[in-house]
Amino acid sequence: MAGGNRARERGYDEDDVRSRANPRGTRPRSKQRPAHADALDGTVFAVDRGRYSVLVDGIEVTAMRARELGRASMVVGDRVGVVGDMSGEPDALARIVRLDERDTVLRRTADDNDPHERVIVANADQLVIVSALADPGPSYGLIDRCIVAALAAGIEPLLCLTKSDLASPDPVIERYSPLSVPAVVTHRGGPLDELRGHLAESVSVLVGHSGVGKSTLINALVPSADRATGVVSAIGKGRHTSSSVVALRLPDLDGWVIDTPGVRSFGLAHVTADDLLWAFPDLEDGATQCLSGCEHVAGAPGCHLDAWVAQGHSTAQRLAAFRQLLVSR
Ligand SMILES: Nc1nc2c(ncn2[C@@H]2O[C@H](COP(=O)(O)OP(=O)(O)O)[C@@H](O)[C@H]2O)c(=O)[nH]1
Ligand SMILES: [Mg+2]
Ligand SMILES: [Zn+2]
Repeated sequence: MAGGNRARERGYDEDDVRSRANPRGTRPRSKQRPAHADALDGTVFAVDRGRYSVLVDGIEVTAMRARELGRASMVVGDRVGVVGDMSGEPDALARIVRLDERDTVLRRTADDNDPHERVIVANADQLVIVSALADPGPSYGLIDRCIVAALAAGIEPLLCLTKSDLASPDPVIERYSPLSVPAVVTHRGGPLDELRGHLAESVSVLVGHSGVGKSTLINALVPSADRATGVVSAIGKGRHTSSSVVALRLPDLDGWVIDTPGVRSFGLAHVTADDLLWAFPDLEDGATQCLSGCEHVAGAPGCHLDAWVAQGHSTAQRLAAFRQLLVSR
């Protein structure tokens, strides 16, 4: 799996938007010592009821978690060590004996079914925020929250604006231009070269409301994926319509897309104002002169950021964009 910091090397303007390489508190360390020196390296690309699908040297291996891993559980994107039967034959079962340290972690929010934030994807380096331009129209609240989640996790955000046959992308692009989050515009059946360029050599997680066109995109990018589109009519026909997170390899691009059906929002409870400031290097230094404990929101007493902007270190648009993200958490 391509991974690590490839996205950061593609030349986004680091002065405008920066994501955190080592977000505080989001790097669980592997507790396991390498007991199995013979373990082969693999990457988890699907998880289903305690069975892990792991890509090991190009072979899709089914594996269980070794008891010695204790309570550790793996998610899609995890890099692991595997021993045992790696023939890839139908009944073959290998064992995961090591969980490697994660570069990035995406959490989903707690919900009615599960009161805990859970890690849903590890080691992604790009969050593709898929938003339709119409039917349904853009949800700015969701886009903002996704951008916060990405920046705080050290993952590059990318806006993918779909259904451009129905409405102009200009208002959305204008709204996000102060953040310098890159945007690509697509429509069904249209060219995908620009999107492919962004997906190359990256591990990208696709998120967005139901109906925005994620499955349509994935099917165009990975024809063998056969993701069900439209209404959920295909459930029960054996296609991937369940709530499982699956990583799909992109032919020829040395990249992966991770589909996250059913994930509507990311856990942001752990994201502090300072975590987010880190993504705004033009504001970060100004904040050192705020009253201690300043939350930096508009009108906060003792917030130095307005004066900092007035001194020409940044712009009012950038400060407004930062504060918009702050309150979207
Ligand atoms: N007009 C238009 N409709 C689209 C486009 N892309 C997808 N759709 C339709 O939007 C609906 C939802 O698409 P789907 O890919 O299932 O969305 P998902 O729920 O995000 O996976 C389907 O009826 C698609 O045919 C597009 O570019 N333009
Ligand atoms: Mg879908
Ligand atoms: Zn402040």
